[in-house]
Amino acid sequence: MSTEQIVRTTVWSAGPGCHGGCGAKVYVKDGKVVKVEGDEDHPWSQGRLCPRALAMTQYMYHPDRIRYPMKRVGKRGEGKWERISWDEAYDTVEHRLKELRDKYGAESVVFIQGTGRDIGGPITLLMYNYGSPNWLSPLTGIGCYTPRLVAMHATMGDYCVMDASQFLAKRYDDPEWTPPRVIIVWGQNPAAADPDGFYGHWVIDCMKRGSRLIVIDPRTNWIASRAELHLQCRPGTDAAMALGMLNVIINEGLYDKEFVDRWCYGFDELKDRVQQYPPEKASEITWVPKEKIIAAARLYATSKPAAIQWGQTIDMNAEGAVAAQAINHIWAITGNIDVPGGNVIAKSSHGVTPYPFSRTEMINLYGEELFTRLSEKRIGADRYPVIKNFRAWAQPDVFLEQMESGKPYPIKGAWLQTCNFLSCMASDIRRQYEALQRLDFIAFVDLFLNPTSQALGDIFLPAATFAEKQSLRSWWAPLCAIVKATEVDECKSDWEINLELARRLNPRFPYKTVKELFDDRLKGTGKTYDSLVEQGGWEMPPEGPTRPYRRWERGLLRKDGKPGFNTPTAKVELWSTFFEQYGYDPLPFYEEQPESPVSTPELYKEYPLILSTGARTQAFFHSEHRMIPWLRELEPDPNIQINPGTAKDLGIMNGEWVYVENHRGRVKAKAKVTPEVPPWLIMAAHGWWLPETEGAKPNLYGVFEVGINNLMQMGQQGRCGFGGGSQRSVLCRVTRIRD
Ligand SMILES: Nc1nc2c(c(=O)[nH]1)N[C@H]1C(S)=C(S)[C@@H](COP(=O)(O)OP(=O)(O)OC[C@H]3O[C@@H](n4cnc5c(=O)[nH]c(N)nc54)[C@H](O)[C@@H]3O)O[C@H]1N2
Ligand SMILES: Nc1nc2c(c(=O)[nH]1)N[C@H]1C(S)=C(S)[C@@H](COP(=O)(O)OP(=O)(O)OC[C@H]3O[C@@H](n4cnc5c(=O)[nH]c(N)nc54)[C@H](O)[C@@H]3O)O[C@H]1N2
Ligand SMILES: [Mo]
Repeated sequence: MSTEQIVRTTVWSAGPGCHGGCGAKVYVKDGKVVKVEGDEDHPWSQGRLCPRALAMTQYMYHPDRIRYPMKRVGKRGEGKWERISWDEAYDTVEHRLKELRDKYGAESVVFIQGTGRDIGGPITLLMYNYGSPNWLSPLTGIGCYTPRLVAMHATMGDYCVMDASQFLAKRYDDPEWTPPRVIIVWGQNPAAADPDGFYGHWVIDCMKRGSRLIVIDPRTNWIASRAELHLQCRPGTDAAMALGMLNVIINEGLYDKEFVDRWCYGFDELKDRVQQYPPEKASEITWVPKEKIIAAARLYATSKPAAIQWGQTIDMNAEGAVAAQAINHIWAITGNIDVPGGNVIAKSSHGVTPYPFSRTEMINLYGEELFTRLSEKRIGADRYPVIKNFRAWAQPDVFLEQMESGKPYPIKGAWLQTCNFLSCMASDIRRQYEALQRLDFIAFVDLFLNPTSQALGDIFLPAATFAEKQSLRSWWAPLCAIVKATEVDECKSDWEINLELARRLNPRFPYKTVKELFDDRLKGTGKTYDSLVEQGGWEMPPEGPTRPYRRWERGLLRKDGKPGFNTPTAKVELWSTFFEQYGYDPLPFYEEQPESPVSTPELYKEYPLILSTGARTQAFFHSEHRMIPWLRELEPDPNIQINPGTAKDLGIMNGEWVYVENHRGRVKAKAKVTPEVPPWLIMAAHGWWLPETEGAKPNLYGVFEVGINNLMQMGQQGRCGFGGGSQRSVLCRVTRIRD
C-alpha cells in the first residue's frame, strides 16, 4: 500500500534558487515528491509560495537533471560526459586540487559561488580547509549586496533591514511591533525578488496595515503603480537622489535632533556636504522633478516610524557603497534605526552562523590566524585594502586581469558551486570564457548542465535540492532547519560534498558528519539539529542581541557591552572613520555612471537609449528554470521592455524579435511593448540561455546569441573595489530584425 507523508521544511535552494526562507510542506508518496505547498504555520511566508517552489516536481525529476557524478571525456566544450562513481569523483577532485596546491600554492585555486543560496557556509568551509583565500562571486564590483553591507558596516558596524515584524514570533500581531507609516521601496521589486533574507510580500502586508508607499524606480512596475509617490529616476543616480533628500531633510530641520545629537557622529560635516546637492541639482541629475524629491523627503521624514527597503540596483551605482551610505544616512538622521517599523539591525538568528556575513564571523568560524594570513594573498587585496578586511571576498574584476596576466600569481584551478558564470554573473563573457579556458582544472557542483559547465567543466558533481537535504538557516530570522524529505538517485547536498572533501584536504578537519557540524554551530542555543526539527523546525530569536529593538541603548550591539553602536566612535558614523582610515572620502557623494548620456555624450548619439537589465520575474531565478515547462510558459523568450512611443518610432511591434546592441556586442530579444518603462529606457531580461539548443561549443546553448551580459563590461568597480559596474545602466540601440 502506498503512503503519503508531509514533510514540513524551509525552502532555501536548490529548486526555486532563491535567497529563501519560506516554509513549505513537501508531499512524499512512495519516496517521491508529488507536490509542494506553502506552510501556513510558518511565520516567514505564512503559507505563500512562488511559482518556482510550486514547480518543484518538474525541477526535481526533470529529464535533464544530472543525477550522477560525471567526468568530461573528449575536449573541453565538446559536450561529452561519462558517468563515474562518487569514489572516483572525490578521488579525482582530491588528487587534482592537491596537485595544484603542491605546485602553485592553494591560492591558485578559486572557489566560486553565485548569489546567496545555501552555499556560503559549505564553500568557505572547503576553501579554508584547502587553504585558499579566494572566495569569489564573479559579478563586477561584487555588485550584489556586499556594497550595501560595506556601507552599513562603515556607518553602523552592523546591517539594517526594513522591519516587517520578521523577528517576532507573533509577527504582525505582536504588540511590540508597529507598521512603518511610510515605506520607501528603492530600486527594488519586492513582489518578484524577495532578496537577502527579506520576504517581498511583507511590504504588501504592511501596506494592508496602513503603510504609505514611495517608490524610487525608473519603471512603473507593479509596486510602483501602487505608490503614492513614484520617483522615476534615471538609472545610476540614486546617490544624487539620496543627497538631495538629505538636503531637504536637514535644511528644513526635519531630522531627529535628539537622536542626531546623542548618537550620530559627523552631522555638521554631512550638513556641509549636502549643501552641494540642492533639490534642483538632484533633479537635474536624476531627471525627477524637484517637487517630487522634496515631497518624498518631507513625507518620509515627517512620518515616524518609516522604513527603506532597497535593492541590488543601489550596488550597481558607479560608487555602489557610497550610494548605499547616502541612503543609510536618511534612516540614520531621522532616528529610524532599530525601532519598531523602522530599519532594524539584522543579525543571524540566535547568533548561529552557518553563512558568514562579516569578517568577525569568518574569524569565529576559521580562526584569526588563518584568516589574517590568507587575507594577505586574496585576489585584489593589495589594490583594495577594504577587500582584505571585509567579509573575505576576492575582487572579481582583478580576478579576470589576474587570470590573463598570471600576476602576482597564476590562477590554475576553479571550483564552481551554484554559479552560472558565463550566462549570468559575469560581464564581458567572451573575454571571461577565453581566460577561464586556460585553467588546468575546473570542477562544477550543480543540478543541470549550463553554458558554463558545458564550456569549461572537467568534472560535474550532482547537487541535491532543498527537499533532499539537511541544513540550517539563520539568515536573519527565524533559526530554521531544512529537513530532508527524499533522495534523488546519487545527488548529494553541498554540505555533504564539501565536508567530505574538506576532510580529505585537511587531515585535521574535525567533523565526520554534517549533523555533527550543525550541532557544533548550534552550541550555545541549547539545541541540536534534531531537537530543532522536533520542535517544529524553526524558532524566532530569543531576547538578546539578535532580537530588536533599541539595542544601542541597552548595550547589546558592542563587544564591550556598553551602550552605543558597533563603531569606533560608538555612534552612527555619518562621517565614516572606516572609510577615512583607508584614505577614502568619509562622506557620501555622487559620481556619474561611467557610461551615460552625461558622461559619454558621443556614445549617446550612437546609442540613444539607456539599457538597464535584470528586473526580476517570479518565473525564473537568474539563469535557472529555462527548462522547466510551467515556468518557461510564463516567460517563453528572452525579452526587452520598450515604451510604446519608442517602439513606434523604431517601427517595432509587440512580440517582434529585435537586436539590442552597443559598442561591445549584439544580442537577440523579443520586444515587450509596455508603458512600464519610460521612453528613454530599455529593460532587458538577464541570465538567458536556451537549454533546448546545442550545448557543445560553439553554440553553448545560445549564450552568446541571447545573453545580455555580452553587452556589459568588467573593470568599472568603485574606489574601494566594491560596487559599480554596468549591469543596470549602459547605453544601447534597438533595431528590428528583418528576416
Ligand atoms: N545583466 C545582469 N546580469 C546579472 C544581474 C542583473 O541584474 N543583470 N544580476 C546579478 C546578480 S545580483 C547576481 S547575484 C548574479 C547571480 O548569478 P548566479 O548566482 O550565478 O545565478 P545563476 O546563473 O542562476 O546560477 C546558479 C547556478 O547554480 C545552480 N544552483 C542553484 N541552486 C544550487 C544549489 O543549491 N547547489 C548547487 N550546487 N547549485 C545550485 C543553478 O542550477 C545554476 O546553474 O547574476 C548577476 N547577473
Ligand atoms: N524571482 C527572482 N527573485 C530574485 C532573483 C531572480 O533572479 N529571480 N534574484 C535575486 C538576487 S541575487 C537579487 S540581488 C535580488 C535583486 O532584487 P532587486 O534589487 O529587487 O532587483 P530587481 O527585481 O531587478 O528590481 C530592481 C528594480 O530596480 C529598478 N532599477 C533599475 N535601475 C535602477 C536604478 O538605477 N535606480 C533605481 N532606483 N531603480 C532602478 C528596476 O526597474 C527594478 O524594478 O533578487 C533576488 N530575487
Ligand atoms: Mo544578487
